Amino acid sequence: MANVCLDSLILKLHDVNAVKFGEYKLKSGMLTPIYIDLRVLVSYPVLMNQVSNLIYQRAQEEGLQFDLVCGVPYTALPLATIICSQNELPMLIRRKEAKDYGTRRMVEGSFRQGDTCLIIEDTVTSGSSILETAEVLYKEELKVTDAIVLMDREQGGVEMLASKGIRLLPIISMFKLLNVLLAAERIDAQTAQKVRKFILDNNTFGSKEENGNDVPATKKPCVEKNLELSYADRAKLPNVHPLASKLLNIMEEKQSNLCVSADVTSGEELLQLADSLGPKICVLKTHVDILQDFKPAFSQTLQTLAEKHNFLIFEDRKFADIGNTVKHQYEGGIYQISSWSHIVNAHAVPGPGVVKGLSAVGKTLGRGCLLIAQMSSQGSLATGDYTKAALHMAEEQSDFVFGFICGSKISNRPEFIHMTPGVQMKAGGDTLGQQYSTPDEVIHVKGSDVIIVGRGVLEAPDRLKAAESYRKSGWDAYTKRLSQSDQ
Ligand code: S5P
Repeated sequence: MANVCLDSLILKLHDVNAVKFGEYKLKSGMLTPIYIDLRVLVSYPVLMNQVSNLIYQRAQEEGLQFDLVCGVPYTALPLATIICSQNELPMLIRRKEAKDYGTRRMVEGSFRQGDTCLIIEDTVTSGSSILETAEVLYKEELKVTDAIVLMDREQGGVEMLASKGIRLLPIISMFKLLNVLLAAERIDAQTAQKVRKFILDNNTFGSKEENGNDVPATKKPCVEKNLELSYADRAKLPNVHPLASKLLNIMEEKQSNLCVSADVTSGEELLQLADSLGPKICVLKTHVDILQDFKPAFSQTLQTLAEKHNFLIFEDRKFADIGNTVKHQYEGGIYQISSWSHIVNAHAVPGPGVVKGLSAVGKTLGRGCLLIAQMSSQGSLATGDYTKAALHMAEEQSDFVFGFICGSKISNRPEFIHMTPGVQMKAGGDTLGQQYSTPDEVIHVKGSDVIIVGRGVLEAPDRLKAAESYRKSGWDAYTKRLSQSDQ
């Protein structure tokens, strides 16, 4: 039952009245033309099992690492119970109110400080219910890095939770739901259009009242919702970093949000790759220190190829030292990275000095930096507060930092570029902890801007053909995202 088809599940949810159209009031008081009520699921055991299987399947596909599972009370509680029971996973129950006798515990179940808890939810609007549950778990010194939701109303929950360091993985998006119901003639085009408009006009991210309740966002200008801006529009924003602007224009012009990670060990092979894949990519990423035969002429030829094919060079050096040291590492040594690489990246762990050091060398050369806010590797420590701190560091130094290496969109500022590694056509991983998502998930679902693909292209029998298919998938996911915003 694990491979339940999403389309048929959506139709079944409609059959049992879990999805209703009309005029309904949300918890926040907001009036909505669509109401999702998954509480009815408990009356349909087959559906309960299908949904639980899908949620668990998603956790596995993403390679999520967690010690415990907690369902947001009440609707997701039985879902979490089924998942935990079927897969023999330990579960926690979050109390809504502490008992006024006995232990006064807010969380029931056994756990250790520092355990990671996966949160399960049925429907997300603003993300506030997941956050409330996470906050109760944080008080018990548990970690929460990921949450899975069956139905995402696409009203800002993903972004809000990302800003709090929680990655939300939705299974069914509102737009997908509408498309399926429309195709099956369960709703008419007018209803679909009305709901789409409502969703787009009522993005709750960034519109919290002090008491934490959702408030309907009054119509916000496009610029606040980076999903609605094209790469070309973002390139023209007043605060955009010149290099980000250049990159966004290249992406638009070449219809490519593909960065190939040219992780080969021969300089000659790398240059051949740059020449043959150049027309398909917006960025070529290098690890110059894995080349066996680096010579200064290599970087000169690479720059010529970058001009010829109009792509940017990104040396993935991952600087992580004090400002004074990274300054030397960036400018000097045998590689002289600042002289040829448009983009570099840095870990946030040393604090702002690392960016200051790099900026002292690169700023006058028109270079730019990406901060590593999250990593694709299993068990990465770059989550939660660390991600938030990296985001803050970027905002403070946005004259040199123009974006992030991250798993999903973490900033709502459209001038920042999100670049995501760990991408292959099939979700999964390698034997050394790398975890893969698909281009569609990364760009369409998680709202990132650029896919970084290494072995997906390098190990393909025909690298050019593979690069073209990643370019196309990444671009299709982006146009899908845009067209949904436009409707
Ligand atoms: O979190 C990260 C950050 C980076 S930059 N995870 C990553 O995989 N990378 C880099 O992206 C990694 O160093 C490698 O060069 C590339 C991914 O390669 P692939 O072969 O797994 O696609």
